[in-house]
Amino acid sequence: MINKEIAKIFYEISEILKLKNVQWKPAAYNKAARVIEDLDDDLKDIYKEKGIKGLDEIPGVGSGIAKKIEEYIKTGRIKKYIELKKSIPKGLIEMLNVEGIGPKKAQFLYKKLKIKSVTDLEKAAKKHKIKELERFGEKSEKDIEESIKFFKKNKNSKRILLGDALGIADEIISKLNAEEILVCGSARRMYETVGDIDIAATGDKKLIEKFCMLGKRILAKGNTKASIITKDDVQVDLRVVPKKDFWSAVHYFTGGKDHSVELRKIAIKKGMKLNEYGLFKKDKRIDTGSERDIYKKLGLQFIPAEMRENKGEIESATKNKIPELINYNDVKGDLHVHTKWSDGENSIIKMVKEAKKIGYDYIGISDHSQTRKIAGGLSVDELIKEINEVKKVKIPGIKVLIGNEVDILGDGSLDYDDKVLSKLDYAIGSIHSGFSGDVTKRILKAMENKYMNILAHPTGRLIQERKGYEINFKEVLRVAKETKTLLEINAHPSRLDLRDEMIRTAIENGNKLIIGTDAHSVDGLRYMKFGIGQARRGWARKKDITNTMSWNELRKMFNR
Ligand code: DGT
Ligand code: CA
Ligand code: CA
Ligand code: ZN
Repeated sequence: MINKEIAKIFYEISEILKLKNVQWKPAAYNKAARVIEDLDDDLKDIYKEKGIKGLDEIPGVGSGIAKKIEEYIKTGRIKKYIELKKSIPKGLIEMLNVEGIGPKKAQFLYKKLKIKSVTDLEKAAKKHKIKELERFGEKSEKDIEESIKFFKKNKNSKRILLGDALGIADEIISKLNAEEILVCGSARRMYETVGDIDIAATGDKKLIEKFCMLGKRILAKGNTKASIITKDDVQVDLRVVPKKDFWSAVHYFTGGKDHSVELRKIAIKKGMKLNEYGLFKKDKRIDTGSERDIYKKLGLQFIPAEMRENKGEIESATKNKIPELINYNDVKGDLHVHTKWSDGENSIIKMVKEAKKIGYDYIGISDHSQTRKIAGGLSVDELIKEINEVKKVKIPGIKVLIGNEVDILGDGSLDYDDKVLSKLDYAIGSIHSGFSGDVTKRILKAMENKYMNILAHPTGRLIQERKGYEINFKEVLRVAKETKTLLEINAHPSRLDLRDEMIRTAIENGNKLIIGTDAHSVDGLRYMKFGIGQARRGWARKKDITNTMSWNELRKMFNR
C-alpha cells in the first residue's frame, strides 16, 4: 500500500504551499491527502487497473494531483515536492508541527527573528524575545514553550496510533494464513498508541519465513520468534507456539506488564508459577490453556484485555466486581457523521447505506455549522435544505436522523438560534476555536441550552499533535449531568476523546456517554470499534453508552 507515503507527501506539500502564501492549493492537497489516507484500495492497484483516469475519479483528487500520483508510482518521487522542499528551510516546515504555529506565524517569526527551526524557536522563547513581538505576548510565549515540550516528547516517542497499528496487524495476519493467530500487546488492550505490534500464532518454521518476507528489514529471526520492520517503519514481533500453548502465550504477550507482574505475585503466593507457557504447580501445568482458566485457577474473575493495566482491576476481580463491559456489537447507531454537505467525502445516501451494511438501526447526519466556514459549515438556508433532504431518505431497516455539529461560539452561545436548532433531531456542541480562552465557561453555558444534547470531543486533543484545551473536567461533568448532556467518546483514531481515564471518571460520576465516529467518509464509520475499545478501557458497561439504546429511547433522553 503506497497510500500512506503519498498522503504524507501531499500533507507536506500543503504545508509548504501555505508557508509560501499560495491560495486554495494547500486546501486541495490537504483534502487529497485525507481522502488517500482513508482509501481502501491501493493507489497502485487503481492505477494498474484504470490508469490515470482511475486516479482522477477519486473524489478530492483533481487531474494535477492525479499526475503527481502517477509520477510517484512510475518514478518513486515527485519532482515538484523535491523542488518545494528545497525552496524553504527544513526546520520551518517542522515548526508547523508545533501547536499554535501556523504558516503565518512561522513566516512572521522567520522574518522578524530569523527563526527557522524548532530549536531556534525554543531559544527565542527562553530568551523572552517572542513576547516582545507585536501579535505575540507573554501568554503566547508561554503557550509556545508548552507546545514545544509536547512536540519534543512525541517526536522522540515514535509510537503509532492504535488505528494504524490494528490496520497493519490485520494486513499481516491476513497474509500469514496461520491456523490460530491474534494480535496481542498494547494493540489488543486497545491502548491509544502502540510502540510495537505483537502477534502470537500457532504454526511452524514456514510461518516465520513467510512473516519475514513481509518486512523491509528483519531485526531477528529464530525458530519460534521473529521481528521485522514494516515499510511504514513499524516493528512487529511474531511468536509461534504449539497449539496447546496458544492462549497462554496470548495472555502473556497481551500484558500489560504491570498487570502480569501482579498476577505472577498472586501465583507465587498460592504456590504456583505463571509464565508464557501457562500456570504451573510443581512443574505440572494446571490450567487448560484458556485465558479464563488462568484467572480462575488464580482465584480471580476473568479480566478483559482492555482492563489489564493494573489500575484496580485485580482487586475488583478478587471481589467478583469486574463490570460487564459494553461489547463490540452492542452499538446500534452513530450520530456523529459528516457528508458532502460540509467537509465529508460522501453523500448522505452513501453514508446511510454503509451504516446499514454495518448493521445499525439508525444513523444521524451531523455536518458543520455556519461559522465553521473552512469545514464547509452550512448557512441556515443550507441547513434547512439538508433537513429536507434527509427527511426524503427512506431506506428500509435503518432510521436516518438529522443533527448538526454546532460550533460553541466565543461567548458560549450556539452557532444557530433556538428556532433553527428546534428543527433538528439532536445537536452536538463542539469547541473548534479559541482554545486558549476560558473554554470551560463556554462549554458550561452551551450545555445549558436545552437543544444541545451531546458535547463532542470534550478535550479537543489530537493524539501526538496537540494537547487540547484546558477544561475543568469536574465542572463539565457536574453540569453535563444536571443538563442531561451526553459526553462523546470520539472514536476517530487521532482523537479518542474522552480518553480512557476520563471515561472512567465520568462513569464513576454517573454521567452518560455516547460514542461517535466523526466519520468524514464511509470508511470513517468503521472507527466505532476504537471508541468501544476506549469505553472498555474506561470500564464502561452497556448502559453507560447511550447509543446502545434504540433511537426511541435516545429521543426521549433528548426531549425531542
Ligand atoms: P507497547 O509495545 O509499548 O505499545 O506496549 P506493550 O504492552 O505491547 O509492550 P511490549 O511490546 O513491550 O510487550 C508486550 C507484552 O509482552 C507485554 O505487555 C508483556 C509481555 N512482555 C514482553 N516482554 C516482557 C518481559 O521482558 N517481561 C515480562 N514479564 N513480560 C514481557
Ligand atoms: Ca507491543
Ligand atoms: Ca513487543
Ligand atoms: Zn465532527
